[in-house]
Amino acid sequence: MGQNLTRKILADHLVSGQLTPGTEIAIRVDQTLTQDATGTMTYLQFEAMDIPRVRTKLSVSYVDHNMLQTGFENADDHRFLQTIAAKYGIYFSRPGNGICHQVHLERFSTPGEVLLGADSHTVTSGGAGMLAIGSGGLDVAVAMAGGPYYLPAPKVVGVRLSGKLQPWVAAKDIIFELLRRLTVKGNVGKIFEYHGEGVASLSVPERSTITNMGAELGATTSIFPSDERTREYFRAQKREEMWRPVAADADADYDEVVEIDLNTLGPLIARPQSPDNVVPIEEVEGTKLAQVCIGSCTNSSYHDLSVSAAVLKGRKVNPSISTTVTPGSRQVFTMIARSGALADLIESGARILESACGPCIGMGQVPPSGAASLRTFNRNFAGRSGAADDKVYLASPEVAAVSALTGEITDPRKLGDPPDLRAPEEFLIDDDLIIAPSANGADVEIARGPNIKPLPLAEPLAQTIVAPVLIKLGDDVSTDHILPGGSKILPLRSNIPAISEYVFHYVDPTFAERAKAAGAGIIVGGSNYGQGSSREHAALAPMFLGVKAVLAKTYARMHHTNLVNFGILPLVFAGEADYDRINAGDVLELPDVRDALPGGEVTVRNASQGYEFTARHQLSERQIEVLREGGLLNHVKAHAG
Ligand code: MIC
Ligand code: SF4
Repeated sequence: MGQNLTRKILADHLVSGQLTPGTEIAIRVDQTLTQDATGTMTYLQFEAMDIPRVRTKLSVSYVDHNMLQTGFENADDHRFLQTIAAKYGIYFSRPGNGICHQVHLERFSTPGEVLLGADSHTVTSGGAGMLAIGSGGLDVAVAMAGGPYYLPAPKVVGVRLSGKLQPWVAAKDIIFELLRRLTVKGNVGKIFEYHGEGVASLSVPERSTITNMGAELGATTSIFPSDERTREYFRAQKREEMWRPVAADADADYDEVVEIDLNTLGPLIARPQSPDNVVPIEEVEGTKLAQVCIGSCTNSSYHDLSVSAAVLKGRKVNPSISTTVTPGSRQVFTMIARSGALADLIESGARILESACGPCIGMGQVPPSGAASLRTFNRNFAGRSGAADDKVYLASPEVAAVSALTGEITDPRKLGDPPDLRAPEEFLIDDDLIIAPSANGADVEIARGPNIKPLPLAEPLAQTIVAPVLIKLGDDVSTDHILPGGSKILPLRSNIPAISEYVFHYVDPTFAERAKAAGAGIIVGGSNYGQGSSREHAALAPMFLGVKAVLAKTYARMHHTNLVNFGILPLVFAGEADYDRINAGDVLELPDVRDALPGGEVTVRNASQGYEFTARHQLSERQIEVLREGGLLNHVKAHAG
C-alpha cells in the first residue's frame, strides 16, 4: 500500500514518536503565523524564553482582528507587535494588508511544509498542499524558539471527490456537506485529506474555503495535494519557484474513507447556532433577513468577491437589508477596484468594510435585535456576532449575494445562469505592507503601552485539589462561550486581569465574580468542550480566576492542549452517569491527584453529595510533567539549554 500525503509530510518532519494514531508525536515546524488578538500573548511568551531571534524558516505576525481602534488599546498592541517583529526576525503584515489566512495563502504558503499558527483557521493554507495546523499561542512561541510541536499522531480520513460542482453550487457547499454528515463532534485527532478526480476542478482559493472550514469539524487540519492547479496559482501569485508537487501515492491507504459526488450537491445552509446545523437551501428559503455579510477568511478571495459583485451588478440590494462586503486582503481589494467589481458592489448599495476579520468576530456590524443575518463566514455560535439573541445563517457568497437582492434566503439557481468568471492569470503583487525584519534587531526598543500587561504564570499542580463546581455546561461549548470576542472584549487580549472579567460573559455573567470569591474552582462540561478557536485566553483567563480543573465528557483538540499549557487539569468523566449526577455548587475533592495522574485514573469525591467516582485523562507523560511544573512556559524554562 502506498502512503497518503499527510503521512509523507509528517514522516518528513517527525522529531519524536511514531505515526500510530493517538500516540504523541513531535514535528518540526517550518513556518509560524500569529494574528494580533492572539499574537501579543504569544510574543510575551516568546520574550520570556529569552531567545534572540526566531529559529523558524519564516514567521509572520499579522494584524487583522483588533482593527476598530475605539480606544488606544489596539493601536498600542499593533505598535508592540511591529517592534517585536523587527527585533526578533519576524515579517510584519501591517493593518490593512488583510486577514492572516488569506494573505498567508497568497504570499507565503509552501507545499509540503508545516505551518503552525495561533489561530484555528491556520488550516486554510492546506488548500495549497501545506500541513497547516492551528494551536494556542504558547505552542507557536515554542516553535519560534526552535522547539517542535506536539500532537497526537492523527488518523487520516481520505475524502474522495468525484464529479464536478453544478452551476451555483460552491466550494462552501462541499465543506457544508461534510459538516452535515460528520458534525462538529467526533473528528478530533483526524486529518482530512482530499483526493480523487474532483480535486482538479477546484482552484486553490476554492480548496482553501474547504480546508478553512475543516476547523469546524474539529479536525487537526485538512489538506489538498499540490498539483498543476496549485502551480497555476503560484504562477499567478508570481512565486512559482516556491511551488512543488506533493501528493499521495496512487494506491494510498486511509484510516477512514468519505466519498462525495460533487454532481449531486446543491446549495446548503448552516442554520443557527452551529456550523453543522446544515440543511438544503430549500428548507430555509424565504427566511427574512436583516443583514447579509460577505467576507471572512472562509470566503473573501478575489473569486468570492467577483462572484458577489457579478450578481449584484446593475441591481440594488434589498432596502430591508444591510449588506457588507469585506475583501480578504489588500490584493483582493485592489484587484476588485481595478476590475470594476468594487464599483458594482458600491452601486448596488453594499457597504464596503476594510480588509480585516470585522463582523466575523463581532468587531462591528452587530445585527439588529432578534433578526436573522446571513453570512459567508465559518462560525455562527450563539452571541458571536455581538448580539446575545443572534440568528446567524451561514452560506456561500453565491447564496449571500442573491439573498441580498431579495431580502430573504433565496436559492441562486432561480437567477438563471451563473456569472462566467475565470481565475486571473496574474494577481496584483504589492507586498509594501509586509515589513521584512532587519538583519539585526538587537537595538530595537519594544513599544509597550499600558494595555500590555505582564504575563500571568500558572502554579504547579497541587497534590490535592478541593474546589467547588463553578458552572455545569452542556455539549459543544465553544471558546466563544468561554471567552467571547466582540468590540468590548477583544481589545483586552493583552490584559489578562481585565479580560478575565468576561469569562462566560453571555452564559453566566456572575461567573468571574463567583470564581474570585471562591478562590479555586472546577468547570464541568459536556462533550466537545472548548470547540472552535485556538484562543489560549479561554484557558489563561479561567486560570487567572483560580480554575484548577475541568471535568468534561470529551474535549476539542486545541482547548485541551491550552488547558494543559496553562496548568489547568483536563479530566474526562469515565461514565455518563457521573456527569448527570454532579450539580453546580458541589464541592469536589481530588485527593493526591498529582501522584495519581501517571496511573491514568483519578478519584473524585463529591463532598457535597457524599459519593465518589473515577475520572480519567488523555494526557501524555510529557503533559503530566507540564502540569506538575505549572504549565508549558515553566516547563520550557526548566528544561532550557
Ligand atoms: C476566531 O475565528 O474565533 C478567531 C478570533 O480567529 C480565533 C482566534 C482568537 O480568538 O483570537 C480562532 O479561530 O482561533
Ligand atoms: Fe478572522 Fe473570522 Fe477568520 Fe477568525 S474566522 S481568522 S475572526 S475572519
